[in-house]
Amino acid sequence: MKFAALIALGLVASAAQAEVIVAADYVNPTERYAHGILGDKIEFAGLRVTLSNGAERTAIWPELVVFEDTNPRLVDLDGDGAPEVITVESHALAGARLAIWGIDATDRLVPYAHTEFYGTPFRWLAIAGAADLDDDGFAEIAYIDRPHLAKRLMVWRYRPQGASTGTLELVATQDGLTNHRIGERDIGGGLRRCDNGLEIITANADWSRVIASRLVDGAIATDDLGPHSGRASLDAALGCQDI
Ligand SMILES: [Ca+2]
Ligand SMILES: [Ca+2]
Repeated sequence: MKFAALIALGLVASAAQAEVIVAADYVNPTERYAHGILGDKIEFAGLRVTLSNGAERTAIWPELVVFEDTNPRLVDLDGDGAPEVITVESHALAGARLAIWGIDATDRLVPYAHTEFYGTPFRWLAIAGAADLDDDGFAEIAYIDRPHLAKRLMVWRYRPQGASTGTLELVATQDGLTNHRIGERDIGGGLRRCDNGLEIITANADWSRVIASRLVDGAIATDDLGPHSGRASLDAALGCQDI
């Protein structure tokens, strides 16, 4: 009798489980943030996610903020097996910030965490990737801080605080790295896992070398992989090939 009651409880719990995000895209193109760093003057006012039951949820920023990014990235940041959405948001008066979105227990699309806006318009960041870079059980998000100016790799750790919110903590930085030039429509490099664990692939500051960066004991360790010769060399590095 006790056993039957436990099984019934299990069924109820699984029926009440929230949907998961299976896709995300930027929607509602707008020219209201005239930065043009990604090859045109079009950014996006909205973030749309598709849930596992086929339903869609959309968040639309009012006038001052846009999504300024190549595409939203789905990565499980809080370790519950379902992805969150990594975005870059830019404010007309204050420039970009890293922003994490997800769905809450009632399947609403809600902000989970964000960094601070730069404080100056037209300051941008280019996402390199997100994963548990140092095997400490928490996911990190890596991006290049102002890829045309500062050229600094920054790694932030996401710490869940409850089911649908969390904090972002700066873990490590490394100067002299970049992954985007003005006007390019894509971001070069990304994450790879070859013989050396998880590595962040970028160019160096003057685009002459391909660099692999690892998060080790709270600091960045870099390896020079060879000469940079356009996206092909970054793609070769991502594919664990010699360059
Ligand atoms: Ca998750
Ligand atoms: Ca970690």
